[in-house]
Amino acid sequence: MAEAFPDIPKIAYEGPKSKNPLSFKHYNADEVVAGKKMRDHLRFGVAYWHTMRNTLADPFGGGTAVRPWDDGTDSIENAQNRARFCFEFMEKLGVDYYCFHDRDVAPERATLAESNKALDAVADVLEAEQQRTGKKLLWGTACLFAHARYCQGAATSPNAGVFAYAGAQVKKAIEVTHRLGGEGYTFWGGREGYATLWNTNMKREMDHLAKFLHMAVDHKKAIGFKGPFYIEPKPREPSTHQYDSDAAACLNFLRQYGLTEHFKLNLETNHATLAGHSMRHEMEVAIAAGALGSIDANTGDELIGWDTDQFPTNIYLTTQIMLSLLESGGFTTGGLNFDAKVRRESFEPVDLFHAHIGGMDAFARGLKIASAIIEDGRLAGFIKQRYSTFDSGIGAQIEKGEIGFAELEAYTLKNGEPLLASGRQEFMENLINEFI
Ligand code: XUL
Ligand code: CO
Repeated sequence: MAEAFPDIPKIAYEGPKSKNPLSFKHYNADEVVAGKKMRDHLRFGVAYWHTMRNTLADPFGGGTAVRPWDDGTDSIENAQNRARFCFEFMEKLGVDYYCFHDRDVAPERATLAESNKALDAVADVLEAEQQRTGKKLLWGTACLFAHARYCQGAATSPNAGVFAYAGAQVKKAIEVTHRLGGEGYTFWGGREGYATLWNTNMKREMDHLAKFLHMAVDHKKAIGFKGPFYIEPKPREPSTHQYDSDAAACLNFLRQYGLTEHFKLNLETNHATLAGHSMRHEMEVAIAAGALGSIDANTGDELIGWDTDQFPTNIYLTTQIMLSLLESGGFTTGGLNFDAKVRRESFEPVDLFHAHIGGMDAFARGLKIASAIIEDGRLAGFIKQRYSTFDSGIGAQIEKGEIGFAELEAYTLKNGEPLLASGRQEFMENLINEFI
């Protein structure tokens, strides 16, 4: 089989002085930072749907992507070849993981049985390629939003037959993920929400979604799949409102329906932006609940109100993400999946390399900067000092739950107005810039 990227060599680390666009300036996979190899901190993943399947269409025009290895048909043979080319891409790039939807890797057919057969045929190749290269599946998922049957939702469709079809599809997708040794499985509910409340019974739809997720948990146990399930929050697009709109809403949903122990969150930067949050906010919400699972690494454009899924290049952003991640102890099963696509004008195959190299270097720098901030200790020291009135005396009693309002009243009558310290926001911002 001819190569998909014959003119592109294996991407090597050449250091910050290199002028070679097809080299890493900062990502040096086996270099140890903060006690671990960079590749083990960052656990980069290629998103099959964008890198192998996105034609770069947008709402105003058709696809522009030139992908000479793809014959444009939905044949099994083409799907199998594409899978091989995906591994060639990962090998040349030095990315260790990939993620897919069932319908990215294999075509959907007229019946569930035929679609499952197609998926198995491509999974054969994925499995062989994993064995050949040592590359791994970070997570799998099912596409429950593209087919017309899901136009009113999948698990939240008003039609029980659609719910059943979605369940059958997820059953198979979990099984294939399990077969391929996937480290996790993601639920992103693109249409699990509503377009208008005029036709929607929200309570019933949310109950159905919870039932669906419980069935998934039961099936995972039945087949012995050990990886975590992730929910990926997003507030809207394509629906007007998604029930898993942000990290806090997801956690509340999981708690309400007794699902917390089975799910962690897969946080995506562009989704945080659409929810009106920073990525760091979403991460801190998840980390506080012990529920940070994985990350869809991308970025949005704050001037465009939709999910542009751009490759992350902003060092300030990657520093924030890596700081939260390092402080939380890092990934276990999760990783940094580049749920990102090249721009419509970047239609050549080599652009896929530039995009991933840029994202990997941006995260490598974020990792090094975050590690230096932690080693320096001033940031953590300031935050510790800021809460130090809770380390002893009345504060410690409050934290331990030893006292109530009567004791607070007695304390305040005796001690009067508390002495406040400045929050020093600008000082802290300047401190961070020392490292960037
Ligand atoms: C959509 C999105 C999805 C999920 C997987 O915005 O992020 O690609 O990551 O279904
Ligand atoms: Co995503």
